[in-house]
Amino acid sequence: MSSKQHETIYLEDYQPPAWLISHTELRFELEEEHTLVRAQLSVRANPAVADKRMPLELFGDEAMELCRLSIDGQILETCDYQRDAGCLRIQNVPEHFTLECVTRLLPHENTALEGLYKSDGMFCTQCEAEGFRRITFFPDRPDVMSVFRTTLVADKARYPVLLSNGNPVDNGEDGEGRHWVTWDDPWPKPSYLFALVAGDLALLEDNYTTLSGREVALRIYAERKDLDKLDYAMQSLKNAMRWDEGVYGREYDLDIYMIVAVDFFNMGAMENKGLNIFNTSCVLAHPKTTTDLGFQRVEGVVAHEYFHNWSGNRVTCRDWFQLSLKEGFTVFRDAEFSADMNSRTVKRIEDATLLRTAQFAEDGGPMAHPVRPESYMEISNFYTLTVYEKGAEVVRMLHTLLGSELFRKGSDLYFERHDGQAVTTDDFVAAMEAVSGRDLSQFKRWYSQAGTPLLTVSDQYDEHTGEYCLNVRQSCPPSPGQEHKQPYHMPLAMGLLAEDGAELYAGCLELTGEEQQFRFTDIASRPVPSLLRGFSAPVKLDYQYSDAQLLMLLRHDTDGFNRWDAGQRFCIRLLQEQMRRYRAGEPMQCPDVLISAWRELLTDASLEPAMVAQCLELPSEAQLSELAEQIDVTAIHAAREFMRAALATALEQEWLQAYQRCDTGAAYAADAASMGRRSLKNLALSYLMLTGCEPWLELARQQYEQSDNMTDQLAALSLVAHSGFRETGAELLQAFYQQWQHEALVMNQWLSVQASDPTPGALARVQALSTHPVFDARNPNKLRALIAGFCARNLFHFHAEDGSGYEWLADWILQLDRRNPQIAARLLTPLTRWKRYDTERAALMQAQLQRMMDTAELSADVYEVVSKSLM
Ligand code: 0A1
Ligand code: ZN
Repeated sequence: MSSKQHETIYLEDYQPPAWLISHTELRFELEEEHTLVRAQLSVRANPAVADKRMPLELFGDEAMELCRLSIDGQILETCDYQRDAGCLRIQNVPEHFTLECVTRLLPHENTALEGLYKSDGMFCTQCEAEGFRRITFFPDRPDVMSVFRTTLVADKARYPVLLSNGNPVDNGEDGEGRHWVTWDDPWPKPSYLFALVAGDLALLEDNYTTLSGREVALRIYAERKDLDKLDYAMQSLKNAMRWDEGVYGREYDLDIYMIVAVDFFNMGAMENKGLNIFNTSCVLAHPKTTTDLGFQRVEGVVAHEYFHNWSGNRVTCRDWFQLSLKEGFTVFRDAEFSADMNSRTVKRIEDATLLRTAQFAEDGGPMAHPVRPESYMEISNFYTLTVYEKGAEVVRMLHTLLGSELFRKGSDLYFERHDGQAVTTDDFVAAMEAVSGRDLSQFKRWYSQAGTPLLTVSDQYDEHTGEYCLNVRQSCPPSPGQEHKQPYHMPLAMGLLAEDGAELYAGCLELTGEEQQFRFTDIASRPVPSLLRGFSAPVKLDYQYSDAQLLMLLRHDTDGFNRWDAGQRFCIRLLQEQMRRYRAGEPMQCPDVLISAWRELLTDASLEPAMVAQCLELPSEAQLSELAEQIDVTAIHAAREFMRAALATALEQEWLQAYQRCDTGAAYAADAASMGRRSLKNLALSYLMLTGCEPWLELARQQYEQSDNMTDQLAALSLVAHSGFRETGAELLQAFYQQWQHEALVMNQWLSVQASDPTPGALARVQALSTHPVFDARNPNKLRALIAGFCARNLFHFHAEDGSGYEWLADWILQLDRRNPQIAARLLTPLTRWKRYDTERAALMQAQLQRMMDTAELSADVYEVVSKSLM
């Protein structure tokens, strides 16, 4: 049994802070063996809290060394305060005072990558959510906002660049090789937005003139060797700044905007005020080393962090239960930005797919929680798809229900009312209510109820009266701690199509009741409903479409998203039928209707290639798993592979023509149209390779050798490496390694390709790779590439019947938990789903969870996930 008791924090226990910090002055003496931090806090009693005798409570990591503590210059002895489990309490303090605190840190030993740590020789910080308490003792909670002034002192030769939030206001040298810079951030901020960087960094500089004519210096820092990979991030940043001015009327508010790329980072990026810190994978981009997906990620994450300057920094969260206030809104904003920069329909398809595969699975698992959680043991475990992606869908529904004009008025009011404050999701909804005059109290259930709602739709048509009636029933399954759910308020965007495809109606219904009927009159013939257009609500939809209706929608729906969705529903149905056949020992079949529908899509040169590629991609094994009552890994894999092979052979000529049509020979460009062509081209190549014919191997090899960009090179590599042509695969993997071994991000791709290789011997291959020199278990990107890559994208082997995949993962988690608990807890996700599998697999997974539970000294991060999974 894990010996430590981990405390649970509840939303209902929230109390406003008794003490406020108006100013925070920090001085960092950065040295090789340690860092000394001197913090001076101007503390005053919170006038809004009546009890002035409350003790001052400061959070500080248990392992942090406290060197000195004083109040108004008076040194405190250990008997003057209580220090226990991460908290320091001082009783009987005056109403105003200056607290000084000196701590000693060991950044080079910080492997958790929270607080102050070293990434490849440079100092950097990560303070969200609770990293600041690893730097100094502080009321480290988002509703305590303070003006920061920070001085960094370091060796000038090793750390010529010294950065923190705001503007540089002073600097100097001591004549003995050390220099210092003082930064001043005029905007009060919570401690989680504090940042510093010290290193030997190269810089790409540009500038931006805001709508009101202010000049802003834009600076992106990275290691010198990566200087040629910063242009795309810079362009994305400028696009995002312009977009936020145009769409939300929001301008940037400091003279300098900085981004720093670091190689060791637990997440994607961090929106620290004026000094964003980015995982290199989310900022570096170059056609030769970055895939199209990588380019899109850079564009999206740069925009996301920039948008946080208003939705997160100027208006922040009252407490961490409100995380989706900033994250849901900001993801919605970045999704709309990406939709405007690229194809709106494709972006929607990608986001809906992520929700349906991974978020729905989270909603149905042991860690299910509402968009605004009610309790947590470790807040890092709640940076989830529910808080981010479902939270964004909730904001999107508000946008749909109010319309874009009112939504904009609501966001203006929200920013105006709460600028400089730390607020709640209720405050956000209240602003939307105020501008629209609508009562959104039922809508707020989206924030408080967990689980994925199900819409069950049926219809009747009366040919005599021309009346068509739609019955919609909504329900939501129980989730941990929530047995019964109340009905939601949601928009149901829909259309009615005649059998020949003509659109008879398009509009948006509003659901509020458990069961509702909607009547349509003057409908000349039985219509086909196109439901949940654009994925207008994050729900599951059950309507008994006939095959013919789905194929009609695939051809004619005016809503691009639902065209794609109809095709997917049809494929899912066929795949589920093949799974049944596989289990029954009957031969599997690929019906002619599917082949002809795909042929039609494949040969219609008027369609957007990106859309065609989306339509011709079968639902993933992960998505089929999420849809299954009980997940049958083997049947899913067999059915999907059978179908892919059948479609490959039946449409071989068409795949080739599509390949040739999309292979324009033009030089690489990172625009949406070119990316769309490459996605269809590489999808066509993947089907050609499935035929197992030598000429297509040659085509892939040619593409590998001749392409001028990573998208095409990597696609060819992974197709050959995953094919039956093992020798050529090994040869290309080796060549790729030789070519790119000095590019860390490319090596992550190289690891990923091998981790997802579905051919026999997969586990042995990843085990061997974990001792390869390019792998580094301290680097989260490497862990994600190899370990998470194997568990999430090689399902057949991860779920091997003998449980070897589970044991391997559990070994890693136990090892990593001592080093980096956040990453260890994240890697656990696949094991938490054990109840969805057959009894044998479920028992094997459960046994690994139990083994972890029986380990002494689990971190709060891993303990929370393991214990909840075993409940
Ligand atoms: N706020 C960041 C994400 C982030 C969260 C936690 C981190 O460390 C534990 C790091 C980054 C964002 O939404 O981009
Ligand atoms: Zn964010």
